[in-house]
Amino acid sequence: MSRCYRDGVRLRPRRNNAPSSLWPWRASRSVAGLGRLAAALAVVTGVGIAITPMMRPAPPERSTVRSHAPVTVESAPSRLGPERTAVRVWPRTAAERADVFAHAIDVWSEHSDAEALDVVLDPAGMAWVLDARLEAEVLVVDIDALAEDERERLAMAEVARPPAPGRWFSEYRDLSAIHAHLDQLAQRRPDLVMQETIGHSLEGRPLVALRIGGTGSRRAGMLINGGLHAREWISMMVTTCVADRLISSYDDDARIRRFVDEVELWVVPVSNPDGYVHSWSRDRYWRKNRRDGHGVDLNRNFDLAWGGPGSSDKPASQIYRGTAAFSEPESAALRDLMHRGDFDAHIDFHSYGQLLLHPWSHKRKRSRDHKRLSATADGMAKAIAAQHGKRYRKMSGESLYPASGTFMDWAYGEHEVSSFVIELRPRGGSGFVLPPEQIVPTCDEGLAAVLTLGESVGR
Ligand code: 0X9
Ligand code: ZN
Repeated sequence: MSRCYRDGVRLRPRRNNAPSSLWPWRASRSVAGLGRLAAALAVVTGVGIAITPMMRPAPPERSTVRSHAPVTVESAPSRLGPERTAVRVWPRTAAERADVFAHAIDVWSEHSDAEALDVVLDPAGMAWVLDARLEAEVLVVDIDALAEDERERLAMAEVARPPAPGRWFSEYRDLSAIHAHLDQLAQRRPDLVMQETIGHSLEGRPLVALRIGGTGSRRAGMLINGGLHAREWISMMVTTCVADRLISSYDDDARIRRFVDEVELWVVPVSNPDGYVHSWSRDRYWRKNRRDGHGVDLNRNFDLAWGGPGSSDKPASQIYRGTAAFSEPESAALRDLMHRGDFDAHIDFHSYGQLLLHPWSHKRKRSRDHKRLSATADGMAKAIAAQHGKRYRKMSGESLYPASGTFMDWAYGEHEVSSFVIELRPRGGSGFVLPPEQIVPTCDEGLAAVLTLGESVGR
């Protein structure tokens, strides 16, 4: 559905109320795109116009669109338009920010106060954004069409069949493929890797971990995990890929050999397997685990400031914290793993935003180790940028937005582990549906961060 509309169109309300135009927004990409933009907005707001991709051409440039409700350019049933649109909006005040939340049907990502908010809006919400003259950028015109395109691609034979060696990271893999790959890695190098089931999910799926190295002169213990949030597929791929790289390059790469010898690294690529399966089979944008159908946000279920700001007691909320800290078997398994080991460092991989977050998440106050953690994050950002030139911004979790009961805060607060959240690619773009060509470069960035952190901690 979305192919004829354009993602990434930036809208800014005119500040000077120029009287010469009826159109109050400017698209920063191109003036020529205005007609298409008007059409896209008319479609998403459900007012009057819809375009069936491939069948109808883009509307004429002379389309007249007014500041409030866009007027009909050509008549067509509005039900052809997208139902859910991802938009980055820049609220100007706290009240506007609250209004954006009130109109959003999902929040994809929050940014620090002065900055943007990525939300999913239905046509009525889009109409409201237009009406309120908020600065906004359409990230994904039709998130369901995007997910459908991805689903079709994944259903193709090349993906469904076991991939050729060396092509495993050319595409996203489902839970059973990831488990099979972890199994293979453990079998290939039993001298370096041990596989362990650290617990089971609510629906009984194993939580699979690899313990890599640290058998030489163990200097440090480290844990990396992905997939606490089901829809953040790149985090499962990157953690699996980091494990793969460490094992595959052990014999040929002196830096990796040293790392593997000295750092005992635990890798849990899929921390929320039920949610991941649900995201593949039912709802691409599912975030939580599957508790009672509504789910619990596992990254609000840890016992550090559990129940505090940036978490919700409403089961339907995307940040529902559960009935008690560690009420969920998935977070409890990660807790038990952390209790068992002697960990110095931790990265909880998420997406998206290209961010490096350090404690605290739940409060504004600087952590006792602020200077050191911030400097370590700088080191990781530099190592990441050296890969493909991508900038990851460093900040404390709270300065992004408050979140209580997070894995990062708990690992740091309870175990004094140098703990970070890395929000992987993209910075905005298509959000959770990252093109598969970006898996390998994003893995390069994840590996660079893991090596840098592991080398900076311990004895
Ligand atoms: O909200 C979260 O759990 C994490 N972001 S995500 O978009 N992947 O859901 C970030 C948690 C880090 N802490 C704060 N932002 N305070
Ligand atoms: Zn996340």
